[in-house]
Amino acid sequence: MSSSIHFTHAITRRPAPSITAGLRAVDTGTPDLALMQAHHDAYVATLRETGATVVELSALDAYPDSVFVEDTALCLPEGAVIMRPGAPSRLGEAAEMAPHLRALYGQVVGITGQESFIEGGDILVTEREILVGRSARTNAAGIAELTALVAPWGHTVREVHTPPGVLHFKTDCSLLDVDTILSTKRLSASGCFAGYTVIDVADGEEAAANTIRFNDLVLLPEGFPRTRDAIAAAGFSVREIGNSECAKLDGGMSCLSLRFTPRA
Ligand code: CIR
Repeated sequence: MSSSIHFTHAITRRPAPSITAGLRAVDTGTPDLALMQAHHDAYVATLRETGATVVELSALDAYPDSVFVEDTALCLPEGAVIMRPGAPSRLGEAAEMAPHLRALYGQVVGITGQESFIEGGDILVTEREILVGRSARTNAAGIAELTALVAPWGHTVREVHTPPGVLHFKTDCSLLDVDTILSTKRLSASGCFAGYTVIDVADGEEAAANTIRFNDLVLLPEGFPRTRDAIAAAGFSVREIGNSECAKLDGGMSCLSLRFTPRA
C-alpha cells in the first residue's frame, strides 16, 4: 500500500454558522451554511465509501475557517506535526486539533517557534518527498522547523514556491497517484514537478487543481468537466463533490480533511 494515496483514517470538522465570517481573498458572496453542510455530508460519505474511518468533529463557532482542518496538521505514517497557521484568526485551530491526533497517534509533535508559520495547505506529501510551498501563510522558519521534525522519521522536505496571488501551494496541485500530479499550468511551468508525470488542469478550470486521491477515488470539485474528463481518461475513478460554498472561502477538496494511516 502507498502511504501517500491509501489511508485508513480521515478527520473532518462540521462547518460552523460563523463560516460567513471566513477568510477570503475576494468577496464573491456569503456562503450558505445549509448548502455547505450538504456538500460536506457528501464529502464525508464518499471518504467512508472507500472503507476509511472518518472522525467527524463538531463545529467550532469560535473559528470561522475551522472546517478547513487540513491547515492544522501534517499527518505522516510515523506521527503527526501540529502546524502554526499564518493567518492570526486560525492560529488557535491547531491546538483544537492536537488532542484528536494524540488519541490516534503514538507521536505528535508541533511547530512551536514564535516566528514560524506553516499551514497544511502548503504541503504536498508524495511517496518520495514532502514538497512545501512558501506562501503568505508559510515562511522559511516554519519550513525549517518542519524539516527538522520529520527528518528522524526518514522524510525529506523540498521547498518550492506558490504562484503569486495563490493562497496555498496545494490550491494549485494534487497527487493523483505515486508518480502523477494534477497541476495548474502556472505552477507546473515553474518546473517543480520534474520527475513526476503531470496532468495540467484545463485552461479556465484552475479551481479544479485542488482534488484529493483517497484510496480508490479522486474527489474533484463539481463544475470542471474538461479536467474531470482528462483525469478519467488517465484511468482514475473520479467522484465530483459540490464545492460552491467552500470555494467562496478559497477552499477545495484537500482543505476539508486530514488523511492518514497511523502506525501503531
Ligand atoms: C483560509 O483563507 O484560510 C480559508 N478561508 C481557506 C483555507 C483553505 N485551506 C486549504 O486550502 N488547505
